[in-house]
Amino acid sequence: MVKHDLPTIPYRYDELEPYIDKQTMEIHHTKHHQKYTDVMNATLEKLSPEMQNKTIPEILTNIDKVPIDLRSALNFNAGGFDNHTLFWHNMSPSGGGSPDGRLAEEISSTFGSFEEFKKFFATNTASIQGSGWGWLVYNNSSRKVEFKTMQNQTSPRTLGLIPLLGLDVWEHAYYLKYQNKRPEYISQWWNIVNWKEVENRFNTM
Ligand code: MN3
Repeated sequence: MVKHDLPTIPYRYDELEPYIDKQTMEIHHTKHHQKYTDVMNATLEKLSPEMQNKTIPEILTNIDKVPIDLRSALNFNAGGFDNHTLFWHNMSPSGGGSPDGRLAEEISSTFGSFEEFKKFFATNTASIQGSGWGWLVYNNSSRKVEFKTMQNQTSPRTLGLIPLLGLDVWEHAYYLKYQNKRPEYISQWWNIVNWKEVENRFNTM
């Protein structure tokens, strides 16, 4: 069986400063993301060889095919593994600004404008009760982009949606620097969004 390693981050822990501090990045990656990876690997060992050979996105997309006694553990930990992998790549020290091309057009078409999108994303992600994520996703059925909030580590893939841009609003993602000020964390986060990476993934749809 493939044992999954903790994915690497394509920049140093201190490079998202001042928006996300070095200590938060280090703990988030080496403790939280590592834990999801470890529990996911241990749970995958109990799956049939056929299921084990699927990619993590495939397993999440077909979470209803996972045996019921392992489903909750994989929903949470494979979700956490995949969400955080996307999250690190969704950010960059040279991020910020706005998207271009087809993605920019799709966002404007769905939300009215890029500014309206940001407002909608920020307001609805800030108001998630407890722990969760705000997502810009692609819906393969409607062939449109959408906004979706998800609780805990449940992946949008479990609903058949393709994650494009995600924001982690678990307290572990921001509490050291922002304490209870989740809206402030969200408004600062736009400065490090890696729109080039989001566009590249959207353009493969
Ligand atoms: Mn997290």
